[in-house]
Amino acid sequence: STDDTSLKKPGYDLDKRAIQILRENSWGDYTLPTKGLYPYQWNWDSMFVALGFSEIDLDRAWTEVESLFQGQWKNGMAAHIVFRRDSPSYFPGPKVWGGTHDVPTSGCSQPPVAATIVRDLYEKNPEIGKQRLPELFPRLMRWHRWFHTMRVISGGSAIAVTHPWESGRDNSPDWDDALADVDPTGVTPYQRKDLGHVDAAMRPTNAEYDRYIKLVEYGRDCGWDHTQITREGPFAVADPGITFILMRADRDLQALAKYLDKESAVHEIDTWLYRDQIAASYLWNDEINAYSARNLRTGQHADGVSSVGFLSYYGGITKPKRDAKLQKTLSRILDAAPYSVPSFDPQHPKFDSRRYWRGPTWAIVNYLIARGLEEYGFEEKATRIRLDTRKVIQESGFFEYFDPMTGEGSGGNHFTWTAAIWLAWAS
Ligand code: 9WN
Repeated sequence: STDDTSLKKPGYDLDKRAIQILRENSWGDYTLPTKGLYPYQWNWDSMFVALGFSEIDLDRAWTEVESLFQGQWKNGMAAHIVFRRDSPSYFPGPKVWGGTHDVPTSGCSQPPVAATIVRDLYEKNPEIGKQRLPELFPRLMRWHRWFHTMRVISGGSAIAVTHPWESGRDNSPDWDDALADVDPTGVTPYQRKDLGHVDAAMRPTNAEYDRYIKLVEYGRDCGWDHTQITREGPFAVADPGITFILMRADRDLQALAKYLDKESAVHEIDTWLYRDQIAASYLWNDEINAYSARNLRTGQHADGVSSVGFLSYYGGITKPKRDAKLQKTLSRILDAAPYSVPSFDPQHPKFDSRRYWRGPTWAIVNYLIARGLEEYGFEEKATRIRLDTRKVIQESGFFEYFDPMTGEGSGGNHFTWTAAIWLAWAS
């Protein structure tokens, strides 16, 4: 392992170190985000890890994706955590989620980057892809169908996030308003484990954790009936992150369906793509000139700009009038943070440069934003984001996330998805 001083030694090879981190955190057919803090398989982490592995070992990359789907539910959901073995270093573990599946998992999902990554793997080597895709494809279809049925409120198109953990952006200010309506009274007493690994100033607060656990208890008590949770549960928010990531993944899944000549799947996905457009428009917020989260119980918009709001290009949506405004907002935010892209607007009173999803820069999100910008011809901004990501990793190492003002690494160290993004894109 390394520390910040060895990074500065001449000849220190970041590529080598990134590969080492992937290998060290790999437990057979799946990979931990980082030892200690996150001792299980996380959904979207694994997909970025697969992208990293595809640079050095394509077979291992496919295995990473396949192993995630071993925990897929009968209703189609690919869970946000797959618990292969019990570990005392993380809370809440499998018992708290109360699952009854063969492979224990959590009860909610995470941003569906999988189909996009699978398309990347396939196109990297179609010969291998032809062997691996047929088994995975129906699983991806069932998961996307789950989002488009069990995470929409009847008659609507917006995709609901029913737990902040489902968004992958736990304590983003995007959830503040909806989370305030979750009553934490009566939550079963528990002990946080994250604070034994990292500084409390970098993590969600206890008040947030009480509500996270209360939401888990609600889901468990209704037998993880996802339709009920979406329609009537204590928390349902439309998230620009999930919305744009799903939209992109639907398109990539459709491309995969074409590779396999699955005509009925192509048609089914057409209806999803149509609704994705409506879901995206629902999030446009003229008051802040950006896409922003929306509380599905009240219709209320989040009043700040989160970095995932710039994933509209990645999602494949451009509207000239909106885009002119969105580009101005992005320029303003890039100018405000030397190590971009901050997860939340540095000029907003809720910005906190060290606290998790309330300000820090995340390499994975940078990769997604830049990928979309590049596809739509915004080369300069895409390059800026890539160079910022490179610089922050060169200066601070493979941390979970970074202070956008100072570049200081925060959260867990030797972090797999940061190493993976280095290999696949930032280096
Ligand atoms: C809860 C593993 C995960 C990431 C999430 C990130 C964080 C977990 C936590 O870590 O969430 O799922 O306990 O904080 O927010 O995006 O997948 O790296």
